[in-house]
Amino acid sequence: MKKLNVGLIGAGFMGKAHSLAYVAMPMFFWPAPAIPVRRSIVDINDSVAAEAAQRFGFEKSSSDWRSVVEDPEIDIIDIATPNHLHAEIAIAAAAAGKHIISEKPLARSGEEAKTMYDAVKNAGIVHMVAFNYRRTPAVALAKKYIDEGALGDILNFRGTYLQDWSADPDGPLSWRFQKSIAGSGSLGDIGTHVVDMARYLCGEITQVNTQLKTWVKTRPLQAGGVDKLGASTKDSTAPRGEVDVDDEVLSLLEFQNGAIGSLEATRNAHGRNNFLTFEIHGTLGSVYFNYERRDELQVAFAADQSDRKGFRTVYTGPAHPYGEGLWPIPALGIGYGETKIIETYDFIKAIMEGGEVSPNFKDGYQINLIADAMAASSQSRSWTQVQLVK
Ligand code: NAI
Ligand code: SOE
Repeated sequence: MKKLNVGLIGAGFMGKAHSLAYVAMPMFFWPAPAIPVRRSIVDINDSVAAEAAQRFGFEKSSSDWRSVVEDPEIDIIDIATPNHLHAEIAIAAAAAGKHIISEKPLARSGEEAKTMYDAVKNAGIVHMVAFNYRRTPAVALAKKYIDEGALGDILNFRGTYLQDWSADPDGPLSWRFQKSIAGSGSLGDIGTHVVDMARYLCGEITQVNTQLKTWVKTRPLQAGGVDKLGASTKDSTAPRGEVDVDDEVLSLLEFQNGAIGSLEATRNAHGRNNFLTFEIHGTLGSVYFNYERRDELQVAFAADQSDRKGFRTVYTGPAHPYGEGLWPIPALGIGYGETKIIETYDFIKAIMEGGEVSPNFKDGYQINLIADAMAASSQSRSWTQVQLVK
């Protein structure tokens, strides 16, 4: 069976998730399209990288991502660094002819994302941006119902992404609160996951009317680069630095097909963890999904007999998207790991079949443009057109 050598750059939270997916993918999807080999892992210095290699099962380690990108043995470059490095690494990887999977958001802005899309467009490589939540089987099932027409014409999309890890004002000023590294705050970090869901399920977004807010204006400076998502030891006596990104985004949406919608995202919502939800209403029915109950899709159909109308729960399993590779009984439990395993499967399959995969860098670029339009709308306090990628 064909083997593909992976160079993984960034051994933090996503380094762990992607490493797990490379090992597990062939165990779930067999015969695998190819076997990913954990060849080289990169992090900020030699000892951190060497430890990561041991922990995540890579053959080699390095503190120099360029040497891995240029290594002729490497087939795939996997970008799992903070956002400010995505573009430089991806452009170098495209020039070296490597297939690329980059974490989300693709870039810090539409302008930066365009440089990445331009680099991969004619490079003859497969490129993917890792908005993995759409690969939750219940989300793919919602898409199937919509594509089959079971919900009729789509009227409304209502999406949220609510977390609480940044609600504490003494949580450290990690890279996610610095515009120069992250690009934006909740908007780019988690709002873009909702935008990916919205586009996947309901089509292109053409106009937005948005409000951004920064509730916590300064935070204690953080030693070290890894973002522990609010879990680092707090030091309220440490010198504080300015937060120059948003904490919260609230937006109205207009879709190309005439549907309307809304999006809310914040990391300051006490009591919410990974509350990524959508409810979609169509002329023939509705669906509701909440990632905190990710085995379940709530569905309601207008054609149901009147004495049994209402939402019912479908637990995803073998009969549903990706069911052939996952667990043999519905509701055994889909986790974050499974979404990354499925993502890896679709990425490797596209490489082996010479095809395209979605979401790719074009989608990532479009999502960055939507985020830019949201930021501009918040500034101008008015409806703002989204620039559409041709
Ligand atoms: P993290 O802070 O946990 O890890 C980042 C890693 O990159 C650290 O180990 C850091 O030392 C390393 N790094 C920094 N500069 C580097 C350099 N020059 N060369 C090599 N390594 C370097 O961050 P996390 O949470 O893993 O986020 C990484 C990316 O993944 C971000 O773009 C983030 O938005 C995205 N992400 C996506 C998720 C999803 O659900 N798809 C979930 C969490 C993060
Ligand atoms: C922090 O908000 C974070 O790790 C995001 O960066 C991810 O994209 C999200 O999936 C989980 O939360």
